[in-house]
Amino acid sequence: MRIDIITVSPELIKSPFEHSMIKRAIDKKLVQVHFHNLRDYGIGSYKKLDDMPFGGGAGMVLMIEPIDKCISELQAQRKYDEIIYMTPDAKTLNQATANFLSLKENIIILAGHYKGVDQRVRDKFITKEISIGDYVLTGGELAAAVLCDAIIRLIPGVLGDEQSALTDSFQDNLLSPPVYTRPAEYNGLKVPEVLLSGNFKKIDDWRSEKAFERTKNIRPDLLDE
Ligand code: 6GU
Repeated sequence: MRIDIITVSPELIKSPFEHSMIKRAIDKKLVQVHFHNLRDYGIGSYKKLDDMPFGGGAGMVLMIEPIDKCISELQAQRKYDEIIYMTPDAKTLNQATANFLSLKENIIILAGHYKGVDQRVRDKFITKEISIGDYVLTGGELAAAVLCDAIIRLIPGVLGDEQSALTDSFQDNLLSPPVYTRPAEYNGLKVPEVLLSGNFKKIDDWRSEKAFERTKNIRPDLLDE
């Protein structure tokens, strides 16, 4: 898989790709991630990227031309399955979307900034718009990093234990059950007996029950889906 990220702030987004599982996935060539500084496509000697909104209003709007130049350059080199725009005014990211995107070959992610991008960018280039939750960030970079992390960990071979992505919270629309490790008792705090029983049928049943209980208490909306 190849991910091209277009941003006005590459330095802000690079660090999450330089550590832990995501770095290992890149080192193992399971995914390629390329950053493109929108400033390189800016207009004139000032490399202008944004301008005031037509009709007035606060904030600056990213212009279509630099984005067109950047996306067109990428599209001339390969075909893209999705061109994604990170923006709070979109459907919220969920596990189903992460699963769907993890199966793609080439994707572009445009991290929004300022007051947003000229609507014509969204109309002409964007195939999917994604928000990461109902709150506003200063820019789309952190949201793009979140999306990439959610996608990359699903690529086969990225997680050491292939099972672990399958038993994630949300993979079956349930939150994860509680987990415990040694010691079996700490200052009087005990691990549930069943987990020490060695009876795997009972353990499975207990985990399903706890997952359901947790979901019902914390995220009942997931059970309606
Ligand atoms: Cl994708 N961008 C921004 N700027 N804020 C957000 C977001 C995205 N998702 C939630 N809040």
